[in-house]
Amino acid sequence: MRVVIVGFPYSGKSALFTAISGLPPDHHKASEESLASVKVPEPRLQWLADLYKPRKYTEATIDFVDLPGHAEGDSEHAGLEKHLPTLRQADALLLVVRAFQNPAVPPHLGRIDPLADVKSLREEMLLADLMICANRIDKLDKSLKKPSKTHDQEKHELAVLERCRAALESEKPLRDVIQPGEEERLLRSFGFLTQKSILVAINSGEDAIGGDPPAIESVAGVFNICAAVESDIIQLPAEDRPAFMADYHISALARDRVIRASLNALGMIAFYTVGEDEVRAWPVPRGCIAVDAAGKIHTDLARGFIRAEVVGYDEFRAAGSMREAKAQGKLRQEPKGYVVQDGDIINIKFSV
Ligand SMILES: Nc1nc2c(ncn2[C@@H]2O[C@H](COP(=O)(O)OP(=O)(O)OP(=O)(O)O)[C@@H](O)[C@H]2O)c(=O)[nH]1
Ligand SMILES: [Mg+2]
Repeated sequence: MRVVIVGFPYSGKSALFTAISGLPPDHHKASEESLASVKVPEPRLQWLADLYKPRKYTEATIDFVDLPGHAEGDSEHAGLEKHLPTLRQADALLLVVRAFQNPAVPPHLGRIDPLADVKSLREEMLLADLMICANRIDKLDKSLKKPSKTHDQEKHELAVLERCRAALESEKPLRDVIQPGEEERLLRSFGFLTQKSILVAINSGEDAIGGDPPAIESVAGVFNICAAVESDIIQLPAEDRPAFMADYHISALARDRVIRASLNALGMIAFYTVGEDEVRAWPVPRGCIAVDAAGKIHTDLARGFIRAEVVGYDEFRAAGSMREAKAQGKLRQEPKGYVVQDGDIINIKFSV
């Protein structure tokens, strides 16, 4: 799972990256892209680890990416087209918009208007997608003039892309026009920006923390944050944070809010595998079936799948141990097509 942070120069992208990653603020060179694998806080997994005392404990992680900082003179806009290779690989985009005063900001970027900035960023995303679309349509047009084995396939792709281009030209994000299933899969390889889930962080000044964020259409989550304060708090030992958070009226860390919203936006749930060797969380999309869950662990487990032994977290916890869960008949035998539930503890029976 990968979330890329996007925004105008000076909006506080790197400050938010620091607040999410907990890395020291001087960790990364502003001129380079930075990546942090951030652990998903998992109280359930912690409880399982206390029970099994495993040799290895593996939480789910989300990768967050901070793009290189802007260079002198290229601060007209967010410059998304420069970063397309990185952006196309994102599962979700976290837009950061500035709501604090900063005398260093050049006059032409000086407005403080978070909602207008979100709108501009989305326009840039539409334009980037139009460019991707047009390039591919050009290529297909040319290739369709020659006979080929993939003619029908290319014709179908062209028709879908023509529809995408029309949607983008009328300023509709592709997320709203793409049909789930075959079409969505076909288009995913292009990495269209307007097909991805969007989160918005409104980066406010220290004196304006808290309060409800405005509603924004067609985004998966909006928060008010103060990246500067949050990036300081995350550097503190965990036990010292609550006092500072209380001072600033921060009820939950930006990191935790962003992680939760990201998982939610991407429709991710987790199942667990347990044992003395390892207790581990496995993130999967909601609706994932048992055989695909097995394949996450190892392709052999999917190939040789016999059945899944499953117990829900709450039932397991109430029983207190695997032996007791079995004795109470809570350990179910499920087939390949079983839809995995959030918190399931799963053991795959297989033979290869
Ligand atoms: N007052 C205040 N200042 C902030 C906040 N967040 C960031 N800043 C300051 O704003 C300036 C720009 O922040 P960055 O995090 O570097 O912004 P950026 O979006 O990464 O900028 P580029 O990568 O160069 O495009 C820095 O001087 C930060 O200290 C905030 O929440 N409040
Ligand atoms: Mg930066």
